[in-house]
Amino acid sequence: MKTLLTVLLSLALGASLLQAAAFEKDAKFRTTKIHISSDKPVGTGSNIFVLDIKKDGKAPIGAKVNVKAFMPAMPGMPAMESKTDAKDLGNGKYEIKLNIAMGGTWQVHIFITPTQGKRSRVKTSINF
Ligand SMILES: [Cu+2]
Repeated sequence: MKTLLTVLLSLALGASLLQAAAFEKDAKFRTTKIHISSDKPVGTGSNIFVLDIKKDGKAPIGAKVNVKAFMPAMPGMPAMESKTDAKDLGNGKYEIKLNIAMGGTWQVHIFITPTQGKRSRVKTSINF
């Protein structure tokens, strides 16, 4: 009985660990809120993030989302930039695959183009 309980507990723990995001950040501009998450810690190379977008508390159905990450020029290093179009997962969730060339602070601009109305931009940063 005790063994079974241990097995069930470790299964539950394993499942909750799998669900926990390794990276999470919230970004906001006016009435647009974005929850950014990734299953894996942010690292050099290709990173996959899920953006959970709400505008005025609602998912922006049908909106196009694209993302620009950049690092300004630094002494001995040119400016770096990475752009990507998000994949619409439905219900306000979007997936992006972002290439990050090096560690440091990256400025991230998220552009949301709704089916009607003005495009909005939400600024945040990713640091690793
Ligand atoms: Cu740099």
